[in-house]
Amino acid sequence: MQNDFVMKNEILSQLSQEYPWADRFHYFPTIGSTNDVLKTLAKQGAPHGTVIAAGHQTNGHGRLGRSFQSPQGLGIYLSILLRPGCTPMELMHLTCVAAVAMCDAVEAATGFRPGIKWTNDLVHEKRKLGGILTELGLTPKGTVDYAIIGIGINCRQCREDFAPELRDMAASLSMVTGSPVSPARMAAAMMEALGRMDAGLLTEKEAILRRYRTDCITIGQDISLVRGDEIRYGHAVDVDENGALVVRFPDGSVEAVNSGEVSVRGMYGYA
Ligand code: BT5
Repeated sequence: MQNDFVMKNEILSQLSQEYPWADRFHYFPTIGSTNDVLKTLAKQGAPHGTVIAAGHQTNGHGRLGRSFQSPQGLGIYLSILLRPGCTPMELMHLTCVAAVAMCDAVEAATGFRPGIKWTNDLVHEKRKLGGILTELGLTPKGTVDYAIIGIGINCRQCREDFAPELRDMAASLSMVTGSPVSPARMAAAMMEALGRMDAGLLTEKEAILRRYRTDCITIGQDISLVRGDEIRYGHAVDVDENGALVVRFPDGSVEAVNSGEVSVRGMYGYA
């Protein structure tokens, strides 16, 4: 197993000259959660572009308190802190933008481009390769103090490395491409893509959402939408200018869905 110093240098050595924040990069072999630690640093004033990457998380988590399995050395777990100085409304599309950036990163590192299951899953043929968790902190005036984008990507697990309940719904990049995928190479590609993403975050929203629609496998699928105890069935027709999923329901009504859990028919055990 590579130590902290070797892994950090391996990642840094693969960054281009254009990467803007090499001096704000921290690597931990083991951490609770890269998002949680970065949130603490954000509250202490850490600068825009600070990145924390880890080779293992003991408390990696997704949305709604769900856990994200983050085994030692098999994936990469990385969070970036942004301070875009805007309103939360202007960042409604943040998870979508990050997802496109992560498709770019996977493609740069492996030659293979994953799909996106709305809003935050990287997928290939019904299996989840990674997930994204975005979190915002607000100033007393209600503007964005910090935005944290956390990404976990399965790099080199084989089927048996996943917990039994995930074996039929998760995959790693090595499983999908048939070649070894290095977490260090993946981390560097993620950082480069996040740097480029930040440059157009507020100015290239329309172009990025067009790219999101191309990568998003949910559009055109029958879906179920779970909100609390309520389950509704519909057809996903589009992703709107804020990154919301546009769903047509059987009564003909159309709604832009921001929250709730969307399952795509045929994926992750939804028959
Ligand atoms: C996500 O949540 O998929 C967002 C995951 C974000 C993880 C990153 S790692 C770096 C940073 N630090 C953190 O603590 N978090 C971020 P969600 O959409 O809620 O999906 C969670 C569900 O994905 C779980 O309930 C499982 O069903 C499934 N899952 C858990 N671990 C997985 C894995 N390694 N690969 C594929 N699926 C997984």
